[in-house]
Amino acid sequence: MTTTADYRDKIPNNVDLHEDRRLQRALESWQPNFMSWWESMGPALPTEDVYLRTAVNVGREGWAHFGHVAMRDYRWGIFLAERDQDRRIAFGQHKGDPAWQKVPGEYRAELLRLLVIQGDTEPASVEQQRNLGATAPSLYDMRNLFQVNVEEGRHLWAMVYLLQAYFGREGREEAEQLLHRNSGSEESPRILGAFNEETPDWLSFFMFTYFTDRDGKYQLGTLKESAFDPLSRTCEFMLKEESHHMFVGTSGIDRVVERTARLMREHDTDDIGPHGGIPLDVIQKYLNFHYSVSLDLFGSETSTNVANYYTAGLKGRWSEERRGDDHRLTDSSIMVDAVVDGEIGQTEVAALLGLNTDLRREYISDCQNGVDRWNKILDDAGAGHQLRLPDVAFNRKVGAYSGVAVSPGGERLADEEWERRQDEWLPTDADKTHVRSLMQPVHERGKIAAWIAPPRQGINRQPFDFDYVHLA
Ligand code: BYC
Repeated sequence: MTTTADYRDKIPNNVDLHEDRRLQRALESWQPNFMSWWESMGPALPTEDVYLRTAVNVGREGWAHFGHVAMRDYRWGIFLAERDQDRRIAFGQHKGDPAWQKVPGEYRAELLRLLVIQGDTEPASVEQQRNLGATAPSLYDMRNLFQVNVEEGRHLWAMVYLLQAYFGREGREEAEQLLHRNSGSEESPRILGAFNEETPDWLSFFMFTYFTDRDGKYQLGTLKESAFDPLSRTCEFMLKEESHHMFVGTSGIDRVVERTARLMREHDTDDIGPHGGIPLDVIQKYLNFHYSVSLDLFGSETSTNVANYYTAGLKGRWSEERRGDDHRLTDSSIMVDAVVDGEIGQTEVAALLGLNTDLRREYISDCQNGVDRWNKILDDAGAGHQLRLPDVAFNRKVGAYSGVAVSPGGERLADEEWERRQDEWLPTDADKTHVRSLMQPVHERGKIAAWIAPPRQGINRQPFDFDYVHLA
């Protein structure tokens, strides 16, 4: 395998695609469908070109090239991290065996399902973010949005490659379906709940890239452990791209919070809406929403699906190899969230059944890091208020707490109290209208909207006032 991308091929790749004519033809016949999906469902704002990074090799150093490119000419391609010839399966009943280079017949259906769920999220997020370019607070932010979009498009390519290379006709049909389902569609919606929600404004976008892309990080981290080596190597490279997406979320919320704190100080009030800012309580409500919806993406607290995936070696744990146990988990147990005697509590289950909970906990502690940094910004500005993650049981639609009314503080509520008070905790129409009213586009070089602070530095050491995007 080569590590450098082959850009002579119609489809850039480091998997020697030209050696497999059948696969090459299958992917080349999917390519125009992808392009027409991108044209109709991808970024709506017409642009001439955008300062984008493109993957040129998968090695540790210098994998990315930066330059202005017309988005439709972006080199979407297929890149897998380098192969470790001696890689062995790290967990489950096949622990210690050589990693698989082909799909074992007995796990075909499960692997296909995992790839389809993963693949479905990638184009979904592009669809959700389709209209955001028109209201970008700066060209810098607009460029970051488009970078995220083209890379999610590439992640779709990554999954489609695996489907077409390893799953025959079924894989090709699923690849078509990935372009057929659409976010929010009545007839054929995206598979997971959060990917059918709207991303109508930039606060939602930053929350999405902080909380929902972070689910992606954790799910990809477990698939990176997979015994199916091509999936593992695919996810390893996707994770490199993913870190920029989370940077966009973290630093985006940093900058909103910074601006909010400043307006609160300047005007000596929490009510900064009339001064063109996003009030802290509205930021908290958006956080509550995006966090709780993202918690749902980890599935139920106890799941036989996840137990089977683990035992089979298809999906591991976060940092599997750093865990100090037997990596089989047949004799251990875990406490998982549950409703116990009508109250929010925990119950003990077999460790294998509780693996969604294990992953969700890793995710939650990572999410807390962002909240800590935003609180430091608030403290440094003397804002006198803090943000916090709501309780894990708050506003859940999947798992043990779905349909159970719980306050952000973790208090069990009567349904009637939830109905009466949910506007205190989740964005109301008035909150959304206010946020949307602030989303006036700033498309002039070096300028920024008044509801967000400028970034500390530009992209790839370029200044903030660089011509990141040329509009058409
Ligand atoms: N919405 O046994 P359970 C990303 C279904 S994000 C609707 O608890 P399991 C990205 C479930 O499918 C990462 N349905 O579930 C981020 C199951 O259906 P069946 C995406 C849901 O299987 C930003 C049933 O309920 N990747 O990459 O243990 C931008 C019972 O559930 C939901 C993955 O998720 C939901 N939220 O766990 C771009 C990795 N949750 O079998 C990209 C692959 C569950 O009864 N997926 N259901 O028909 C998986 O590992 C697992 O399927 C899940 C669910 C973790 C999603």
